[in-house]
Amino acid sequence: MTLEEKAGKSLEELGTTDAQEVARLFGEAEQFLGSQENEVLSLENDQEFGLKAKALRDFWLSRKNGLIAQMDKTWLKGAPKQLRPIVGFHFNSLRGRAEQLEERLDKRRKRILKTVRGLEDERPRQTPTDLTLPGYRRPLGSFHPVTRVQREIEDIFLGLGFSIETGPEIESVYYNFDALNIPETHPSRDDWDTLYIDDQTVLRTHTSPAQMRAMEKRGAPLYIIAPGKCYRHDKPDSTHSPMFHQIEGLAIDTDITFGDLKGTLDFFAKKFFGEKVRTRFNPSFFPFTEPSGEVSASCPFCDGRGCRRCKESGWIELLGCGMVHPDVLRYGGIDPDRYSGWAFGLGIDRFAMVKYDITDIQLFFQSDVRFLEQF
Ligand code: FA5
Repeated sequence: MTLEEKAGKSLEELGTTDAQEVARLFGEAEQFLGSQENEVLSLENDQEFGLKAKALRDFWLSRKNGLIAQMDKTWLKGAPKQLRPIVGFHFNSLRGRAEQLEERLDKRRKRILKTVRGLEDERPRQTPTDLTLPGYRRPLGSFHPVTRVQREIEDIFLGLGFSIETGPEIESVYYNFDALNIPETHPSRDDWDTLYIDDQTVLRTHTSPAQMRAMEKRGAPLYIIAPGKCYRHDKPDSTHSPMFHQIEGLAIDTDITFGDLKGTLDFFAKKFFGEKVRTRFNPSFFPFTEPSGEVSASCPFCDGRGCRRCKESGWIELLGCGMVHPDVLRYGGIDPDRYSGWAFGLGIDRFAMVKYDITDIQLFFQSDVRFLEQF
């Protein structure tokens, strides 16, 4: 007979007629309570413990059907008078143990709750937004030094009435070379200089193809500058980059002379580097200009006396230029007997290096914020 069944019967029905039998019966009940308690307390899973603890508590302490309530009715209240004191004594002790069981189960339950709350506490709390706080300031970038210099040069020529043209960076061999009078035998056509996409397509090696495109599109008279990226098969070093920036300049009109070219470029150099700067023209060669020249400016830092920045020469090389070759005008659909023109091409990155005293061109393209935020 289970203890539950026994609790439904009176002591008389159970044959418990003396103090010894009473002690044995309650001893059996206490032992059963103890083993159930241990079983439940040893459960590791908190959820299972919670369920089993509640069932155990109800099994013993439920007011209506709990074992204690039943024993109270059948064993204690139904006990013969002479056994009642001893039954009462054992009954109180058993009830005490059952109630302590509830306390012990409760202790563990509270511990679990604490842990759960602790975990809840660790969750980020949602604090109400304080609308009076200032907004987030996202740091604004600034213009890249090469872009700054490009804009500065553009502004000077815009002020002289030139307009800005652009052209594709992926360019045809025709515009990059043929139409510019660069024969197939010219060294710049070799793989060493040029990045070919296929036989007929290159990454433009200079901005000069924009001259031809503008001539075809607009005809003469023409006053344009064309800034943009160029690409060459050049090994990166402190003054060379496989990708760099140029600005092309082109003026075509009736009666344009080398004097116009000299005057314009001298004006430009003074605007960019300062009024004290002098310009020097040395003969050079470009297949698309005749005559061709290299322009240098007196070093703006030492006034031509010689310093670290001009490598003690007193001069800084600026650009290549010349009078547009009559064949090039013809390629562009412009009559060389009626019109003449001059052109120049300069490296924006090299201008930026001089302006900001930067000795390594690579710094422009490394995206190092510590470098860039100085501008
Ligand atoms: C030319 O590219 C000619 N198209 C310029 C020109 C235009 C002459 C119109 C006459 C009339 P050059 O190869 O010298 O020229 O290049 C011009 C400038 O580009 C150089 O002075 C230099 O400042 C810059 N440059 C050339 N290669 C590189 C490179 N790898 N890295 C950085 N800058 C470069």
